[in-house]
Amino acid sequence: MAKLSAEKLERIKKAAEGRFLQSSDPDVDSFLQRMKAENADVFSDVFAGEMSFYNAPRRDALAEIDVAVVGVPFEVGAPVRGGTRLGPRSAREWSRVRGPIHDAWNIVPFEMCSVADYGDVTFPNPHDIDSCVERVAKIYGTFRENEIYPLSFGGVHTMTHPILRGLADGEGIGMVHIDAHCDTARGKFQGSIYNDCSVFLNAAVEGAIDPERCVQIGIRGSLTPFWSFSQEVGMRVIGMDEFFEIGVAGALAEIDKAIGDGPFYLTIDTDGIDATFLPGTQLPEPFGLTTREVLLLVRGLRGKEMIGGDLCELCPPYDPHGISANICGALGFEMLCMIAETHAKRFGRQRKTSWR
Ligand SMILES: [Mn+2]
Repeated sequence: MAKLSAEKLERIKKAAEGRFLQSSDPDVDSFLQRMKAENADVFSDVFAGEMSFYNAPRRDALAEIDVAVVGVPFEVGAPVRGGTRLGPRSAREWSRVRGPIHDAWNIVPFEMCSVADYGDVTFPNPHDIDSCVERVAKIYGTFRENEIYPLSFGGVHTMTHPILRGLADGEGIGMVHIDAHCDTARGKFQGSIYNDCSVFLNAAVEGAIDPERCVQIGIRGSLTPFWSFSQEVGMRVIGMDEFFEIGVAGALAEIDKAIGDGPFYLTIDTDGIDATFLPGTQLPEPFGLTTREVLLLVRGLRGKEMIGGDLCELCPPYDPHGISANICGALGFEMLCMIAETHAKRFGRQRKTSWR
């Protein structure tokens, strides 16, 4: 074997010089240096300090926020396994090792607008479901009034209905919905119309979403016969059998047909993902989407007007390894990038995220 020439070794040593993390992209690199200057070096010690979603600064002053990352420990109305109220805390922890730079797109949401960890919605009367629903709707209504786009971590899916009510502008938002279940059951369940089987029927009846601009993907399992409302009002339901035939590209084409370039909300129920990949969910369903398929579906939405999104039904007690929360953190970062891009496009790049 030939000896390394001194010249070659010198070249290798030269390439190894520099900071721990540096980017050949000048914009990304200036961000990395700004983070360090603002003492927000996310790579330094993930176990120390206050936890926040994606290491974003904690803020609750609405005027300072463009994109709010919010924990919604909403558990009332969960019919099967308990523990979803622990979801936001777990997702927050795992989100800290996600971002701040998108690996495929080389973009930084924190450079596009002011991203903040808004904290958690609190529920002073957690056994009074009507008051919980009201509370969520009120907070997200103030987000809409302040032109804030939210990314939320639940919590049972029941929470998405008041989120949509709060964000609705009277025109009916479009929706991409990844789930094993359509969540459009009629009537009351276990004593209330507010439950995680009726989420999108409730939102549609109130005019918060436009059913003809809604696509539901990943639907399967023994509850499937209960979702006829979806088809009757014009939602595009893509069950797992159809998805297996048409694939990611086919599903994205259907989404394009339904939502076009108009505003839409992305809601991901963790049970949309196959229980093999994501066991920590309230009602696990086998034979579902792979994590890679969900990633490609989500990434395929880039360029469309995503005005908010959520990840629901994360149930950490059933996943002591944190695999499920890790997936939520990763998918949430994809959503954060797209929500920040939409905000910057709609309102202009007025400010960056500041850790000062
Ligand atoms: Mn659901």
